[in-house]
Amino acid sequence: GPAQNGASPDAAALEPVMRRALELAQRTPAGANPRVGAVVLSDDGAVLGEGWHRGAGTPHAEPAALEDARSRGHDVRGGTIVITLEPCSHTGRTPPCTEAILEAGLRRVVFAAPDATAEARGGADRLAEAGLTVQAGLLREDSEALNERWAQRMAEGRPFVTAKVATSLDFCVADAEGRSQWITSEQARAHAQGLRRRVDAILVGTGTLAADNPRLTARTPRGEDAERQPLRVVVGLGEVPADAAVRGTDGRFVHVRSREPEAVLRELARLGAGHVMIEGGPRLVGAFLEAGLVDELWHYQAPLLLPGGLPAASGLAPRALGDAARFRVEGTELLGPDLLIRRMAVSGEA
Ligand code: AOF
Ligand code: ZN
Repeated sequence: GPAQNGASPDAAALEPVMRRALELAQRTPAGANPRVGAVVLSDDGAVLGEGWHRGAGTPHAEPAALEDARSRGHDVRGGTIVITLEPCSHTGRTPPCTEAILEAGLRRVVFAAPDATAEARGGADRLAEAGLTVQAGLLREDSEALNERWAQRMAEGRPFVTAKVATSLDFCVADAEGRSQWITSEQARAHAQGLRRRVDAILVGTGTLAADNPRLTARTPRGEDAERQPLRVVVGLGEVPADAAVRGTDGRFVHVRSREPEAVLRELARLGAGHVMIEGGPRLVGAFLEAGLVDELWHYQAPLLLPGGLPAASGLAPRALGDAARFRVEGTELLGPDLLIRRMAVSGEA
């Protein structure tokens, strides 16, 4: 209980610390993972370290804050960690935060919102069983407001969906004859390659498969990255030829014979994918947009016009302006002559 913690900071003193953790959490880029911030305090309430989650595949807020404290030469043993989300207890892309907290010798954990995901939940119980003082719920609503869309997606059990398109100024991915090599520059294409390493699955339709025969592997200048290859997914009722490059030899290929985006996502969630990326073609991108199931759009835009070309998304039903699907810009980057614009879907967002 608190009595064992001597001069440890009391609840009233912790509220501003949690507010600081919430501020740090806002630095997490919007994406597949929740926004999370953490502050490490000494047993007498001095701030030793701060951290936040920098996005899927990178360390969680807790190890980031502990590392910050260590890099400043602080001894965190006997201290408190104040976090906006319950520490995870699972091994995902990174090791469990519960173990990092135990190894660091902290004595108290204060968090705002519980982790509601099936895999990661249970961190609070694990830490309490190990003898730490655990306090839940401080500024819970503020933390939940930061992660509304994420929580909703988790409750539905569906993966985060990124659509990646490389287009002309007029949103075309090929000219009238279907030529698409190359619209965007080498810099932009190399950048897009890097995206593949961050996701669990890459999707293409059978039309794109027939047109491009893509490999869908994550490659670096040194070749294929054996460590983390996404699942390669072909979606649609068409056939996948026996010699299609996408089949590969590593067993990380699936053909989802389904038309409905919802059904495709259910199947991919069942296969363990938390973040999927659609790479085309226009019909598949259009179907996901129409269903309101694109969370994020990575748009590589080249400074050229392709009148009469093939639009990046097709098959969408006409919509009145008042009903338009809306996105907001999350970030931009110049890649040689091209512009990368990362946009997030606005509907249902906090
Ligand atoms: C934490 N601290 O800072 C975050 C947590 O596989 P990963 O590494 O991308 O883990 C993602 C899951 O971990 C995510 O769905 C959520 O349950 C939890 N996020 N947990 O303790 C953090 N970002
Ligand atoms: Zn964690």
